[in-house]
Amino acid sequence: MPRFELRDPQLGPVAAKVTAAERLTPRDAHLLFESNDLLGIGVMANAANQRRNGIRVLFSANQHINPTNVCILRKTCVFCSFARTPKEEGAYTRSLEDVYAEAEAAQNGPTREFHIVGGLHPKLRLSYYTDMIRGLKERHPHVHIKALTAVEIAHLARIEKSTTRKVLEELQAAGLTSLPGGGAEVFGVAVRSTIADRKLVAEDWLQVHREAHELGIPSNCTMLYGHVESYTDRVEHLTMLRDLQDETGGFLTYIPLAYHPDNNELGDELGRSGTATTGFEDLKNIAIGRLFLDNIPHVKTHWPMVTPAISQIALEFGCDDVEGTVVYERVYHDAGAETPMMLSYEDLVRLIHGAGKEPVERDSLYGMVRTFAPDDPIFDPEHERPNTSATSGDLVQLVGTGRA
Ligand code: V47
Repeated sequence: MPRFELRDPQLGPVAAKVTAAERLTPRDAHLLFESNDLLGIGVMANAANQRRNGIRVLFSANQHINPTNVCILRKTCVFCSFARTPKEEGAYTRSLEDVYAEAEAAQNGPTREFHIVGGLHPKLRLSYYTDMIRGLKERHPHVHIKALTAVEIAHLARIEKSTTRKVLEELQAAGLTSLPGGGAEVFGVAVRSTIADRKLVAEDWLQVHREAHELGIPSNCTMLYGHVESYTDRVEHLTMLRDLQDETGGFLTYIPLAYHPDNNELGDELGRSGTATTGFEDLKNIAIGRLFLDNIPHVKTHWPMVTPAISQIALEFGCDDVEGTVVYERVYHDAGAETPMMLSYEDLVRLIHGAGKEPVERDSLYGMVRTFAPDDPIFDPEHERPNTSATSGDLVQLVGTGRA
């Protein structure tokens, strides 16, 4: 492990711990957030990532599906531009046939994961989702289903007068593979009551993930940054994620999510529009996530939020996992994101390769699907389509879901 050149002498003790692969304290994370030595933080995070993941960078061929934007938290989640009340202009709820029709985009493409999230609809029952998952698995047997945030799971448990564990069991029986990391926002009580009042509280969000992990359903975790939260709030949030991971080992990847202020009440109140977070903040959040969450195997950059360009640079700042092809992105585009709606499979491979890293296509469970030789035609701009003939039989497990 190299000695790090730091511009900020305050970070010396943190660097010593990174060199010795020692766990950082919340105080260390606070120092990192306070520091402007972005390159120093980045070089440490890059070293921590390379020690764990080498120069491999993972991506998935996925498709996002948002079955409904109707949400009972429309008025209280003031940071969200996606949600609608049932009668509001733009409100929609798709029939299962419509969902299957949208998923047909996966038919001749490389898609291996459906990422399904939406609003907390007041009337949709659990059977809508279990039928959807069964129907999608019937039509696309090789595609994994990553669906429903902890907040949606808890909502369905309320509607069904059931428990979150039973809801998870039924979803798992229908074919659910993993849970996405949304709905975490920032756990601190004061921030949550400001930006997401009445949303599932921290302990309950964590409990749903704990139960999922106990049932063998791995999950992701997130933090929404760049609004009203303080560094103390961020550190507290990351500490809660790290503590749960110590207990269960079920988180696969951590995704810092950059707040977008357009078309939502919070953005209006803060007097912001356009991209609220800066590239500096985006890279720092990736790097600190990698350094502090020493027990979560991967850190993912969500290019629809931070742009593909920042995502590529993030690969030098501790990140080893890139959001996939996406196909249809609504949550951030409703909030003013000007990034593309999708990236092609080839674009993702080139983005990673262009950063001097080794692209690896993964599935939802971080099983390896495909690697790319240097003379792979995919690197040839003349070559139109990738070879996507690998099947789940070819999968090689990259990492388990257990503690790294
Ligand atoms: O929880 C909503 C965020 C999340 C805005 O698990 C906003 O692989 C910015 O969690 N500005 C949902 N963010 C998306 C999510 C996610 C995304 C990609 C991959 C994975 C994964 C999970 O989107 C919400 C909230 O934190 N969000 N509105 C907004 N205006």
